[in-house]
Amino acid sequence: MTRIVILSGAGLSAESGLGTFRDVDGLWTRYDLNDVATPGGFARNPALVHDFYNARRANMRAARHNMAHSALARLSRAPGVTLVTQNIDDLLERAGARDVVHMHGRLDRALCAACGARWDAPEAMVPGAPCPECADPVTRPDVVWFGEMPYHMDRIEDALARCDLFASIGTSGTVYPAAGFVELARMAGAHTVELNLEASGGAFDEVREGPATALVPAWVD
Ligand code: BJW
Repeated sequence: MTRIVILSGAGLSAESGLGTFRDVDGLWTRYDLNDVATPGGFARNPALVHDFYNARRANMRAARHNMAHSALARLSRAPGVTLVTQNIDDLLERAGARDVVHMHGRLDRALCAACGARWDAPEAMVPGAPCPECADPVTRPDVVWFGEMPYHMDRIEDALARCDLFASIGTSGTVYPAAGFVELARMAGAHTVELNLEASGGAFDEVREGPATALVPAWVD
């Protein structure tokens, strides 16, 4: 059995119409990440942060999964495959993927900053809405902002330490700890491959350039 770890990023969902962050038309050209993707930004202006994620949640719900999501969903059913995504959308699940590891959280979930309770996010979150468990008013999208610890790191690092093949798909490799996964996979002796519209410059054994909807199905099948 070949043990495979796949890491996906915003480029996987780009052809479904969901914006990336750092491309020329990316989200960070229109928003300051310090305002919308940090705990401090949320403390200063929760309404702005909720508006940012409410709009992205609406876009996600209107979007359809693409051929790359479907190919990864097929692969996720094979033994020995760990499918990690930095994306907070649910397009891999809607394509039928199993057991997706959402290291940066999920747009369709809400989190209580006080007690840690999680629940399905409503269509539009508003500042001050009480937690259903403890009634605390600091409820937020269940996503990982800069300065916060990404989710499921033990499981991911364990899979990387034992993998034979690591594939990075549609991510710029600029955000840690995900940006360091290729090095962990190399230390485990894995073959490393990048599938991206444009090579990120990371230390991969093999790089294939092109749109995810063309590259990923060809690579999987
Ligand atoms: C296509 C395509 C098509 C386009 N087909 N491809 C070490 C050094 C320096 C700093 C740090 C460090 N370690 C930690 C830090 C701090 C910080 C960090 O990394 N800062 C950097 C900016 C330097 N990291 C953190 O704070 C993280 N926490 C942390 O490290 O905790 C401590 C810790 C220590 C040790 C172990 C573990 C933890 C938390 C980071 C949280 C990031 N959060 C965000 C927002 C999430 C919610 C949301 O979505 O709003 O996550 S920021 C944003 O960037 C989002 C993404 O998941 C993430 C990555 O972006 P991604 O997916 O790569 O998108 P882009 O836009 O950058 O790239 C798109 C790619 O697609 C491009 O390459 C295109 O070519 C390609 N593409 N169209 C194929 N059609």
